[in-house]
Amino acid sequence: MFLYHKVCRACGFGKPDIPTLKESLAAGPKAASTALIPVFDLGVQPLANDFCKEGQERSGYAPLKVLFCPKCTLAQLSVVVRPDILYRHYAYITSKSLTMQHHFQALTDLLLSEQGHVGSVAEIGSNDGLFLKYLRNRGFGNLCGIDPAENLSKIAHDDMQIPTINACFDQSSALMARAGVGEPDFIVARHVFCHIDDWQGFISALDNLAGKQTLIAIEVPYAADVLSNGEFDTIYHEHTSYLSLRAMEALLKNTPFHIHRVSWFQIHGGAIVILLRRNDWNGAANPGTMAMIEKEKVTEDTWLDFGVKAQCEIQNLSDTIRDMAASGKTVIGYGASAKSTVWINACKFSRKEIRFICDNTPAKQYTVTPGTDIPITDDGAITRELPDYAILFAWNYKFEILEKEKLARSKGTKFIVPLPKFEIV
Ligand code: JHZ
Repeated sequence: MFLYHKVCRACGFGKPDIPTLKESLAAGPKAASTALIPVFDLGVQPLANDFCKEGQERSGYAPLKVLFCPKCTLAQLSVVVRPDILYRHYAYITSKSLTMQHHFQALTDLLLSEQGHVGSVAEIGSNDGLFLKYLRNRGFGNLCGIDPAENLSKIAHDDMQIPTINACFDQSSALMARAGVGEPDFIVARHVFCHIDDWQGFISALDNLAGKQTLIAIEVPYAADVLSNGEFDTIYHEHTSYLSLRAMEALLKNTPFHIHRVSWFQIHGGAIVILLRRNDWNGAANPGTMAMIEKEKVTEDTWLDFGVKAQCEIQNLSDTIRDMAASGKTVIGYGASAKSTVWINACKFSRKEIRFICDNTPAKQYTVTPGTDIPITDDGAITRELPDYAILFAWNYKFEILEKEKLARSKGTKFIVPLPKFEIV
């Protein structure tokens, strides 16, 4: 189901932490460690998006441990779960929320500020095609999605009319996309790069797809935000890496690409869009990037502090909800996000503490939370049942959801927002 991964996928640092007898004898007792450093550990956990119906076979559990690279500051999981288990049938559908629409607008404005004109686009990890559909409405033509999920590629193709290659992004799907859209003006990879194990393969595939003038936009959760906001719930098996800009620089060394510009966005708790250009592109790189890299506080110590903070966050929510349940209050969850699975299993919640989770994703409704027995229902359930408290597991959509659920709130339901700052509203 999973393989151990003990070498930094950005810079190549690290050897297995158990040296051979010959290596330990040769190194002597004072030898510096050549292994990646363990900085955070949630034990063995279920896969965050493994929402199953009663009787359906579960995909299983795997270790959830983060290793830090002292050379380039990349943090990565100690294991890689087989991508076909994670993605062949994928429950997460890009949100149709207003928050996401605003993000699409800001991201598109950024792309246009660089390239100056609408054009052809290849999207890696295109999910159900929502972003490409948005681009089509803004005048972009010649679109192509690439996504490994059969269920989502079908929606993209049949419902959104977006040509979609149902495959992982690799050299051969890159060539197929190139045959479809020609040399794309833009390549976009939104929240997918840190899901990928083989970054060298990704770069080679980019090399097959990108032309001299192509602008490449890689949107990832930013490790510095994960650390400073204590977003431990974004650590799950799909996210094989937690990217710093230093690590991205290390990865790109000796490749045909370089960082051209970096922009920060609020989406999903803090993300950066890293714009790449080919090294033989004839424009100037944006001067702000170096300053951002120098300011970056991603170290072994910040990761260790983060681990302590995460344990406090887990203890605090666990105590709060158990006290509420013990005093007869009804508590539900709002948003069966991947983050909800991490919280629920870290706090060891069951149906006893959380009655149900409401969610507007049809594929998640009438399933149960991975690793426990909490049922997931439609999002209208909050207004029908009027619980005393709802834990906002989709805290990244806080303002939009608080506004949307004002009827339940006016009738007494309070929202518990676990991150980035614990509050009850
Ligand atoms: P949401 C996903 O994480 C998965 P998740 C993935 N691994 C990734 O990288 C990140 O995104 C970026 C529901 N909801 O978007 C929909 C409502 O019910 O925070 C979702 O199930 N009503 C690819 O899963 C969940 O909440 C609403 O009004 O943590 C939110 O999940 C809204 C806005 C959402 O991502």
